[in-house]
Amino acid sequence: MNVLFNSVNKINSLTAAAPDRIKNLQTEDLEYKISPQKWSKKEILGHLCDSAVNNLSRFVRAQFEAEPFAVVSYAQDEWVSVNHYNEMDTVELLNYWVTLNKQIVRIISNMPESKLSVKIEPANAAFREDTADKSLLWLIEDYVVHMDYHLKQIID
Ligand code: NI
Repeated sequence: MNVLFNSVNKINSLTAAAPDRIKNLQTEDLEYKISPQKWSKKEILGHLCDSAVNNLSRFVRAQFEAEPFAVVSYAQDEWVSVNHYNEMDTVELLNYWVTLNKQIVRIISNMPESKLSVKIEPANAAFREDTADKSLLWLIEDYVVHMDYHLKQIID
């Protein structure tokens, strides 16, 4: 059995179930910011889109670039701010998130198993220490853990 079976299943089930639940939330609830620095629920969903965009790029490039693959971090608050997610139509934002994840599922489902052991290393000193001595498989599984964590902040 493919070692990514659980990750693919999790992405598929989360992207299938979450949109209807999020659409049921009031706009005021979705766009409410407890402070200018804190993300609203729509901005958390936007952050998940940014995570998908950045990780999709990693999952593609790690398959043919030099090993160890250098994982470059991204400025999360700046990405959310520059994308203006709180002004985006909720359905459009949800469709964007689902489409990005469908493509991620396509990429990782077709990934040769030999690529999962590609070593990765943090490219920035500020990047999380736990990325050291990890593989592409870990990066993919961590992507799903991160998605699950933030979705629970939106729909608990
Ligand atoms: Ni996050």
